[in-house]
Amino acid sequence: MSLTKKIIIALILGVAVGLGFNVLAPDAFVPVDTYVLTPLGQIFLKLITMLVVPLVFFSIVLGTAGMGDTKKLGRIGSKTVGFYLLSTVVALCIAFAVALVIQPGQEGLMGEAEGSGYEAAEAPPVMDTLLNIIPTNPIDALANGQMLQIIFFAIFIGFALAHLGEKTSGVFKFMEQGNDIMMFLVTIAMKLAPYGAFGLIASALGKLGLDALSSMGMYMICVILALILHVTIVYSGTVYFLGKMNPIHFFKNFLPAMTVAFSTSSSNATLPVSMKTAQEKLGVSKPISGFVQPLGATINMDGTAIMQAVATVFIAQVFAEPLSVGALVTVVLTATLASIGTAGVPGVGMIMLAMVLQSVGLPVEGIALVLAVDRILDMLRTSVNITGDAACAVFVEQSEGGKDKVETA
Ligand code: DAS
Repeated sequence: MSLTKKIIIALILGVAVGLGFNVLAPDAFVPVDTYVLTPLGQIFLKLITMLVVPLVFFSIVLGTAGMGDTKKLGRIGSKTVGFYLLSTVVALCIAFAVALVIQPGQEGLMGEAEGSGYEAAEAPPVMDTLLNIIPTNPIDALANGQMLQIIFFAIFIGFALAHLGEKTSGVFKFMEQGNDIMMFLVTIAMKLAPYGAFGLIASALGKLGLDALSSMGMYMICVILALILHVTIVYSGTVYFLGKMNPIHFFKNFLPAMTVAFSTSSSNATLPVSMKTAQEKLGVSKPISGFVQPLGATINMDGTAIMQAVATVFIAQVFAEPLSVGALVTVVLTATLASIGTAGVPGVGMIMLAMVLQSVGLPVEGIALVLAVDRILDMLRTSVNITGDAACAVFVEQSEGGKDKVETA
């Protein structure tokens, strides 16, 4: 049986066990969660997260060095960042359209704001975000998993290797072997994926329960509908028209990575699997996969942007605060910029939502309304986030003449 099938079966069992405990034996859930479900999930999550920093470092060094010249690096970088920014803006527009048509929030449901416990994170000024990308201490950046700083440092090292050529062939070989070791360890860690997926989803649903799911029905329907529209329209269109790839081939082969993203709710933790899948099953070359996907895991979060747009409209409705066109534009800018500076880890979308709400003067306490079901929506939107990164990698590979390696449409 394929790993994907095992993960999907594990997820289905996990949903059944989680909801079963929540409905039939809530008292017995706590010890089972503490000693079985949470450890199962956390062991897998920590194992693959452990590989992220070295894998991102080695792959971006190799990706950059593999490009050889500055012009190619600049060309690929601008295509990648351009695609990411555009796809996030499109995602936000789709989400606004769905939310404004369906109107998930009951007008004026909440007169008074209740404490959400979420303090709106201050949106770092854009210039600070950009300047902070340059690490003053790259070892500290590596030690603390500062992804954008690691990416910047790795690009610099790769750039130097490309220019020093034979002089540093030993270092290049070291990076290649380091990358191979990381990829091998990913294969080992992935053998635990079904058990980890079971533990993570059973633990989440055991805590959440059916009540929360039903009470936030319309909100969840809006987010899920917008996610589906974005994936089927934007990503299918990207891989078909720009990647010259059959979308069915793309989704069928990328499904293993999507199931890991769903299980872990972490783009960063899924990165080793999404890169391995793109390289081995979607024909994306190592240099381009090693550059485009780690960058995307950090700066490209279309699924997150969709949740934020729907949540903003939902909260504006329940607090009877109409959103002007100017406010919608502000949300687009804030959500797009907020996603650039934050790492792909569980729950980061909620933290950024506080920033987005504050940017349009909505009460941050509104987060309390959507918090209950966020764990489930985080699983879904993380799957969308990494799928967008892979679609971009397929597009960039094709645009760089990789057509002979990529399955044609
Ligand atoms: N869990 C985040 C990620 O890893 C997305 C989010 O929190 O919205 O991409």
